Amino acid sequence: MLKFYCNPISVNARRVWVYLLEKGIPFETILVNLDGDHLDENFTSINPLQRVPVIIDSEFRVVESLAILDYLEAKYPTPSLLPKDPESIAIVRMVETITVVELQPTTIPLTRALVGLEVEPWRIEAAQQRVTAALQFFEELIGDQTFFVKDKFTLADIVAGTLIASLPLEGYPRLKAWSERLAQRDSWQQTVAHPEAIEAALPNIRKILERRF
Ligand SMILES: N[C@@H](CCC(=O)N[C@@H](CS)C(=O)NCC(=O)O)C(=O)O
Repeated sequence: MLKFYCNPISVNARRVWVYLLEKGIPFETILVNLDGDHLDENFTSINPLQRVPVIIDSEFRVVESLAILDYLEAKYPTPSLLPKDPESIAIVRMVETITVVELQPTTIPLTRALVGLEVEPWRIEAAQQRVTAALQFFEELIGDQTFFVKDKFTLADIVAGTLIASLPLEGYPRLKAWSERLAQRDSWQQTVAHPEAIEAALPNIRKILERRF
């Protein structure tokens, strides 16, 4: 059975977790504690980059959440979560890329401040401006549609939706409604990080963020 190395408070792992549930792919969960276990020899041999998620499917190992989603989508094409027409592909890839390359790293200074780490005010201001630009773009892209690609639930909703769930969405009514729609899905409800789990993980989150800027 497919092995899924994850941690329940990891946004990057959650996008794979949601995907596996949405597709009904059987998997075995292997919990990786982010308290230093992920830096040990055993997990480093599985992922030299020392991060979750990782999957191992019949000896084939994939790291990086987006690569994992592409691998699984190619292997389990139905029901399809990646449309085939050029415009829809562009939208899915645009949303995925903006989420992981622009929005996600930009939220790091904001999360650092939230967990009580020191951050220079200019970094917070710059981060807020970039988060605003990305969210505004998404707000316009989704418009009056149910999902990013019209009424079709795709990888774009999974990738952006699992990150945006933790951001304040006042001022973005369409994104807020979309995020609330996603939160109703079984896959979202089964994978939501409970406040107690987040609270308990705060020391580990701080340690991880201390290594980032
Ligand atoms: N680009 C990677 C990012 C993975 C990642 O940063 N995972 C975090 C958890 S959300 C992690 O394992 N961090 C451990 C660390 O930085 O020490 C992906 O998309 O899979």
